[in-house]
Formats: sequence, structure tokens, C-alpha cells
Amino acid sequence: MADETKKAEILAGLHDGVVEFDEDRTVEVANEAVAEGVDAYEAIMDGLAKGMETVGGMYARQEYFVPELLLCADALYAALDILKPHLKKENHAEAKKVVLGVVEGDIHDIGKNLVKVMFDAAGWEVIDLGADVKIERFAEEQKKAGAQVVGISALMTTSMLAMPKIIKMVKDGDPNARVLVGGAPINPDIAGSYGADGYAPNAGEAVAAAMAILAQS
Ligand code: B1M
Repeated sequence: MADETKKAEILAGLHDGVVEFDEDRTVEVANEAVAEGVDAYEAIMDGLAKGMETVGGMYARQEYFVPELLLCADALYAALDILKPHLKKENHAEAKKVVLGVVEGDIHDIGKNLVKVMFDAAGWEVIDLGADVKIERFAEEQKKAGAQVVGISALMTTSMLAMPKIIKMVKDGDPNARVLVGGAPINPDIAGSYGADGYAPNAGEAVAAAMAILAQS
């Protein structure tokens, strides 16, 4: 088990590797994290995802542009592939299903992919529809799979407007289905006004939010 100094060094290495779009570095540090016994969840959320948050600020200040963002995402994904198999797995007697996707017109899928990783690790079956998903598909795929939860992600103030339509379609198709929403422009008030059953501010809290929704049903 890494001591606190070593752990902080590793988390900083993952963060900086993403920010500096240095894929070799994120891969090297991810392997070090595994070797040192750093918790994979912390490495992903407090290292890689934090790095992407910093990148978001740099983009807003026009220090980075679209090509840099894509390279940062590559560096994040390369390390994620190494860390994912080391997330603590939970075993549930009865596996639950979640249909997950990013709304139509929105190709931002990094957050959604982190949410997917967390559901996978919690033992859920994830039906991943990807990004830029046509609004009807969420309800169609929920019915096909008999999924208890539909998770919808949106990263833009423009694309999030698709959410209430999707939620209505899901509820019309199956009144027992529950909907969880998330993404940077969403907050609990917006989620409630859209008719969602739940909201999670980050990937780490998404599974707990889904479980809470089901417990209320
Ligand atoms: Co663009 N982008 N982007 N972008 N991009 C934003 C979202 C933006 C806020 C940047 C800005 O202007 N400051 C802005 C949107 C403005 C608005 O709201 N109207 C924007 C724009 C305008 C655009 C383009 C239009 C730019 C252009 O082409 N001129 C274009 C859009 C294309 C389209 O979608 N149609 C575009 C393109 C891109 C890239 C392709 C270059 C790249 C995406 C790569 C990819 O995803 N494969 C990109 C990126 C990387 C960003 C920023 C910088 C970072 C997003 C990210 O990955 N964050 C973003 C700025 C920002 O957010 N500060 C920006 C890291 C990620 C871990 O966090 O996605 O928030 P996030 O997910 C979190 C939580 O939100 C939550 O958990 C996740 C992990 O903890 N969460 C959920 C997310 N979904 C959830 C679902 C849940 C629960 C929790 O339950 C179901």
C-alpha cells in the first residue's frame, strides 16, 4: 500500500499527464498506481477526472483548443484501461440493468464513460448507447432490455434540452422505469423540473443515486 506522499505523487502524475496530454506518462503512472496498491477508484476520480476538469478550465480560458482536448482525452483513456480492471467489484445476487447514453447532438462522452465504469464495477449490466443518441432510442432500449434505470448525460446547455423529451418517452413506455440524469450543466433543480427521478453530480455518486431511486420505488 502506497504511503500518503507516494499516493499524492501518483494522483498528481495522473492529473498532470492528462493536462499535458502525455499518454506515456499517464500509462506509466497508472501502472505505478496498480503496483503501489493505490485505490483504482481514487486514481480515476482524483487523478484522471480531476485532470480533465483542469483541462476544461484551460479550454474556457482559451489556453487549449479542440485538438488539445482530444489528446488529453486519449491520455485519460489509456490510463483508464489500465485502472478499470482493478476497481473493487461488488457482486449482487440479482444483477440490475442500466441503459446509459449521451443525448442527441452531444458528443461529449468522457463523463458518461466514467459513469459506465462505476456501474460496471458495482456489478450492473450496462447497455451503453454511446454518445449523440437519438431521443427515441433510450425508451426503445430500456424496453428491450427491461432495464430498471435509464441514465442520461448531457454536457451542453443546448443539448440538455433533449432530456425532458427522453424522460417522458421512457416513462410513457414503462412507468416503472427510473431515470437518472447528470452532466456539467445539470443540477438537482433542473433534474427535478425535467421529471428525472434522480441526479448525480459525478460518476462516483451515480451508482448510489441509482440505488437510492430504486429503494424509493
Ligand atoms: Co466541448 N464543450 N465542445 N469538447 N468540452 C464543453 C462542454 C463546454 C462547456 C466548453 C466551454 O465552452 N467552456 C462547451 C459547452 C457550452 C454549453 O454548454 N453550451 C463545449 C462546446 C461548445 C463544444 C463544441 C461545440 C466546440 C466546437 O466544436 N466549437 C463541440 C461540441 C460538439 C458536440 O457535442 N456536438 C465540443 C467538442 C469537444 C471535444 C470533442 C473536443 C471534447 C469531447 C471529447 C469527448 O468527450 N470524447 C470536448 C471537451 C473535452 C470539453 C470540456 C473541456 C471537458 C468535458 C469533459 O470531458 N469533462 C468541456 C468543458 C467543461 O466541462 N468544463 C466542454 C471531464 C468529465 C470527467 O466531466 O463530462 O462533466 P463531465 O462528467 C462528470 C459529471 O458531469 C458527471 O460525472 C462525470 C465524471 O465525474 N456526469 C454524470 C456526466 N454524465 C453523467 C451522467 C450521470 C451522472 C453523472 O447519470 C446518468
